[in-house]
Amino acid sequence: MQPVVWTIAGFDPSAGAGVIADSHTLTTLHCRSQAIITAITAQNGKEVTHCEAVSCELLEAQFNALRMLGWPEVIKIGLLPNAQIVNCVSELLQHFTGCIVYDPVMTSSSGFELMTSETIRVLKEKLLPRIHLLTPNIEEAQILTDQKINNAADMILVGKALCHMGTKQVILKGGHRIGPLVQDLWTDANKSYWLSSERIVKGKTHGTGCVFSSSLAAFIAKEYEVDDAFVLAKMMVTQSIQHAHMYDDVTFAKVLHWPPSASFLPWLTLSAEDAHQRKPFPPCETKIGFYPIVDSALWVKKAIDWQVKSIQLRLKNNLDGLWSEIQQAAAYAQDSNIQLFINDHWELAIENKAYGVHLGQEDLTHCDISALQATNIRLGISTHSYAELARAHALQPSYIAFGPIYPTKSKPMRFLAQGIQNLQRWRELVSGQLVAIGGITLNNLPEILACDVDGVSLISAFTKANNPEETCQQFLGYFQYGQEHV
Ligand code: TZP
Ligand code: MG
Repeated sequence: MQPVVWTIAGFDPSAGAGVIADSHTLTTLHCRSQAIITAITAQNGKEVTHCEAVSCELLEAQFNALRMLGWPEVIKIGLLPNAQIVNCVSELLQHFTGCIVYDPVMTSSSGFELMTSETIRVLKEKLLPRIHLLTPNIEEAQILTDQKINNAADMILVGKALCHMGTKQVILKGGHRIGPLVQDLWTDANKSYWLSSERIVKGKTHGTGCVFSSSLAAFIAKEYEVDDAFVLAKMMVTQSIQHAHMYDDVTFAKVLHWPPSASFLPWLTLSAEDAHQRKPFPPCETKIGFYPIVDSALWVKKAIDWQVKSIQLRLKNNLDGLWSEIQQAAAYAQDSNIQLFINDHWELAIENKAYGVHLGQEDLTHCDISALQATNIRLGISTHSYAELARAHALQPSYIAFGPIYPTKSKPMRFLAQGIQNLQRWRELVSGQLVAIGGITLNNLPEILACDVDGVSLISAFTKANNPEETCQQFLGYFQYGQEHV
């Protein structure tokens, strides 16, 4: 069943923005779109000549008509043309418990003022405390907070100030700033992060705010976490700018298909500056291929003897013997051509000159990435969601791992099994080496390989096999080494 999303917004006859653009975006993203019109405008992207609010009675009548059909999963709000409409919408939504995304449309892209100061006053008092996700651009955020934004630090201050007005989370869009990147900030006042993408120079594009906020609403309605919905919505809007079309000097955002191409994947960083300093990690010499995960140097030795090309030493329990196990494994690896990755312990990996280090998302926060980059060490990163993929993308690692593809007993997982379809999706988004992990066995290996992955990582199917050497030969038989694409 497609989730229902309401858009409560204005009517733009050119269809570039407002309910038509919202509805088109929602439908493209396989949601059922229903609309409540707040105002009829006369505009064409170049100029707005009229903006006439509907009466509160008419607004309420539209609301009542839709309520007969039930509540939607998510509500997206756009233009609220006057204080009465703001009051009315706030009251009508009092009992709605789902997520409300509000794109505070204040001026049109052509510069027409769509909100008076009285409307803004009522908005702050009545509506903002009900909003889960506010998506202002720079100008709108400045007006709402009465603070100036000159740089990334100001964006954080203003984002937090907006949260303090009652909205739970804010995505402050940086598209109207200048510079080689478009950097959008997410914050809930306690934490923040940035999504960056290369700027596409098209001049002002009509309708981008609607495409972005409707995409967000759609992905949230489809039960994505807000962080993932943000990544996906940014991809949708970047695609709509890339493919924007011109009519009589006006550029219109063009909502295309889902999913957008991998080139629109943004990168996620904790600071705005980090997004500018992306330096790729060295690639692996050999395709990762069969990539068992083991918990001792002795297993590494056996794997070398059996001609395994890539291996991960993952020590979660034997912390006493940590140093000696890593040193021993690294010594074995150096005498062979195996690509040995050390899980978690990046400092010991560097110290012992391991080939690579494998980190989970939590480890990234504690790791000194520039210390890794100062060496020639390879980096592999685990990913389970679009936001994690965007974070890995910022670091351009030597490979990206994705899983669990199937249920696994070897690690307690916060994430459900991802399945083959998501693995295919990851393959489209990851241009470097992609490693599948989680519940992989000789039985399901063919369907994993059909997704064109570069490596398969596994624990139990190897270390718990009745005859690990024979199992190892069977796995290795599926990979052709020496014709690497890396
Ligand atoms: N990360 C995602 S799934 C997993 C890890 C470490 C465990 C894989 O083990 P198995 O036994 O191959 O399912
Ligand atoms: Mg870890």
